[in-house]
Amino acid sequence: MINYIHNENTKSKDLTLQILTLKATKAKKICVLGLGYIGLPTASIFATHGFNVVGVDINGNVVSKLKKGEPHVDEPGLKTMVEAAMKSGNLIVQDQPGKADAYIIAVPTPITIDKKANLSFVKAAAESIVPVLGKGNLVILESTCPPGTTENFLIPILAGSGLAIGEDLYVAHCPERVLPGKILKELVENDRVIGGINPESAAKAKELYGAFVEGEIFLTDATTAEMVKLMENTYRDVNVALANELSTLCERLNIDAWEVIELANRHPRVKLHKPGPGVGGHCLPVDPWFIVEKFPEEAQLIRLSREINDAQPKHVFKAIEEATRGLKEPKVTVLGVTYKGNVDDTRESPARELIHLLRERDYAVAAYDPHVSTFEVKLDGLEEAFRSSDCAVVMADHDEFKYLDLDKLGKLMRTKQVLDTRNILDLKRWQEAGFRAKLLGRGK
Ligand code: SAJ
Repeated sequence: MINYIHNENTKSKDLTLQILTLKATKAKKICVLGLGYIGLPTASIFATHGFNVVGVDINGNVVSKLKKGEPHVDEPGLKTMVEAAMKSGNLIVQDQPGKADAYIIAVPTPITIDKKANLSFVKAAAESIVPVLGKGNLVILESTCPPGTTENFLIPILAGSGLAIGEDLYVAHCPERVLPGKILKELVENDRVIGGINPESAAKAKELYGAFVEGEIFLTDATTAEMVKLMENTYRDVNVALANELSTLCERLNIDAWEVIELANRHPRVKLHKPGPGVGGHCLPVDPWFIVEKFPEEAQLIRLSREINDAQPKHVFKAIEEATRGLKEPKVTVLGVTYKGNVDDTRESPARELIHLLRERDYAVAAYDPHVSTFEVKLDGLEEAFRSSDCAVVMADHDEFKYLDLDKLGKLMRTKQVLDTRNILDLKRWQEAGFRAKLLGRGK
């Protein structure tokens, strides 16, 4: 395995890498494949830094909306940046790739129903550039993928170009690490890990990203970079699973998990995560499976953590079941259908699974989300959602839920109950307004 970790600020810089970096020619034209949550901000940021960028998406709707300056992704500051990039003429969007110096593949890598990586979008994107690749080009895979994908999956496809891989065609994995809601800031400020299939590829990719990345850029090999990305999200997933388990134990002990966490975290080397209704988004519920897929026997803790987090909506359902026991045709109000607070992203949201469980048991369900206009179940206005309800349950920690008019909403309900799975409500205020209020993780 190649091992060439390199840190700009390391005093003993690797001389070979320095020379390679100096030799690397600046890519002028970049083709970004996939204009989603990562591809679109990346394309726009390169364009606003003077590169000629062609953004490519196979979805005609995405392309036509972008041509009108309307991003389909709701991310703070993104619309302004896309507009600036397009107005400058540096960003154009189309449905086919063209000739460029560098190609960035930023397409989705979802999991299949049996928890295996679906690399069909990576395959299609890579195949689409094979006919246009030229000598000296750089291909970067940004999409999160199972360890070994760049070496064993991408390279064989790119080899179809006839170019000598690593000599005439440079290839690197450069995973994104940005947090939805803070993408533009984190794209610039976060440190980046770049894994090349050889040192030349890593150096070329570093030069490219160095155009806008203000964090440090660390170089390594492609498989290490893939594993780094997967382990970052796996670390978080495993820790959330630990917090969720702790929360269940504290409920049994009749103590408060949130207090345990607060006090334990006063230890200088302890950083317990927060329990919640489950783990959603397009990263944490997916990435750990890429490791399990590769190592089904060995990756036991990782698999169990996934299972614990996936079971959280059921835990919430049971709490609702208990709260509504004996009520005739109970109605539940789900507050927040996104996977976390203050975003509009509903992918893999725990609310989706909770709604499914409630409906399966014939509960009437109303859902309200100030950040989302369309969801797979009908969303109601706030008051409509509370009307005749027997229990409101906070599933996403949107700030708006902290400031609800409890007198008004309480009058609309049949039974004044609330369950906070995110610990964002001032439950004393709810109790004073006559609600029976419960916090996930706090015993009776
Ligand atoms: N969650 C908890 N308890 C916690 C922390 C999170 O229940 O203590 C839940 C959230 O509510 C949410 C899920 O986990 O449902 C994931 O949210 P998140 O904020 O942890 O992460 P994402 O999915 O929005 O973004 C993550 C980030 N990874 C890490 O923080 C290690 C981001 O930096 C990555 O770029 C992103 O995944 C990605 O694209 O991989």
